[in-house]
Amino acid sequence: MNMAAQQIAVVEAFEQDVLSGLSAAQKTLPCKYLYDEAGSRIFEQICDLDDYYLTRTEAQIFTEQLEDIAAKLGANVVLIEPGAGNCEKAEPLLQQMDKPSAYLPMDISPEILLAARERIEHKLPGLNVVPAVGDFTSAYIWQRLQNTSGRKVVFFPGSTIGNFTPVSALELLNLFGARLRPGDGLLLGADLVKDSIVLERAYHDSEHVTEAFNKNLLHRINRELDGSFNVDNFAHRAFYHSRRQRVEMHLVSLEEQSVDICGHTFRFDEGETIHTENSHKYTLSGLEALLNSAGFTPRQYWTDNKQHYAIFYAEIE
Ligand code: AVI
Repeated sequence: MNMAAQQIAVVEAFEQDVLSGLSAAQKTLPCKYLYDEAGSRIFEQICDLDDYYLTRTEAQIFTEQLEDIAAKLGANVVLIEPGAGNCEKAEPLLQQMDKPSAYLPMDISPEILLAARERIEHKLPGLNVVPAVGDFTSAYIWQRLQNTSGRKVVFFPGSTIGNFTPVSALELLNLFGARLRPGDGLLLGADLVKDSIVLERAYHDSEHVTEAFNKNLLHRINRELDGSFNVDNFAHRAFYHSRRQRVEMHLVSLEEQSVDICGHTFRFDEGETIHTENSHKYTLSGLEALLNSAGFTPRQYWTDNKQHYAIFYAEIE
């Protein structure tokens, strides 16, 4: 498929997902659509917020435990990173690792991957960087690993696992595991269950950046699907659902209203919501159980002193 055909397929999938999501009894939009160019830029701002502890806590654990983590991964490893983006998290790890034999970042953006490859090859001369463009949740991108020899470790930081429901998180880890052999590993970053006030502040920040991130989805529908959302008629809501152990993000209709998208009309009652994201939080034992269910044996984990966040290393037996 050429670039233009690919772009058309992406817009068609977006249209289909939006039309079916907004036709459901609980209106919903898949959270992957939060990340267009504008959304990705806003997400970078979220990562710098005081209220959003996740990014800096994970970075702190990596900085403090880098030697130990790299030692645990072992020598001559092929490091695979699904959803690598600009590969900034892998770089210090690769620098610390003992003779990594290759780095395979996966991302949907070829431009970001190619720029990252140039940067990493410059900083780590001799390291084989092999980018794979595509969606890491599809089996096809993992087929490219079939010819890779040597021990592999999948690097999945950023608490991205939290944006999958427990059932789809298990499916994803099974997908990773299916491409690995006994002795291969997984280095996983995940956010932990904690005080709901801390959690809710992270997703309803005082600077309203997460609000802009959430509402950008409506702007995106207006831009790309000729939508008629009056974005000011919606409010950002984020709350911790303790039984489901997740922060839910919604957009709340502030009045009874109708919205047109691609020739379809959607009615909203006052107070009705569009569910835009789940961010699941785990206990340490919950993460261990998830890893075990997917065929991984946890070998070690590292946390911060408040136990807000955890990085797990696990291996296929
Ligand atoms: C990317 N992901 C781990 C973020 C999270 O915390 O669930 C996305 C996010 N949504 C709102 N703020 C950040």
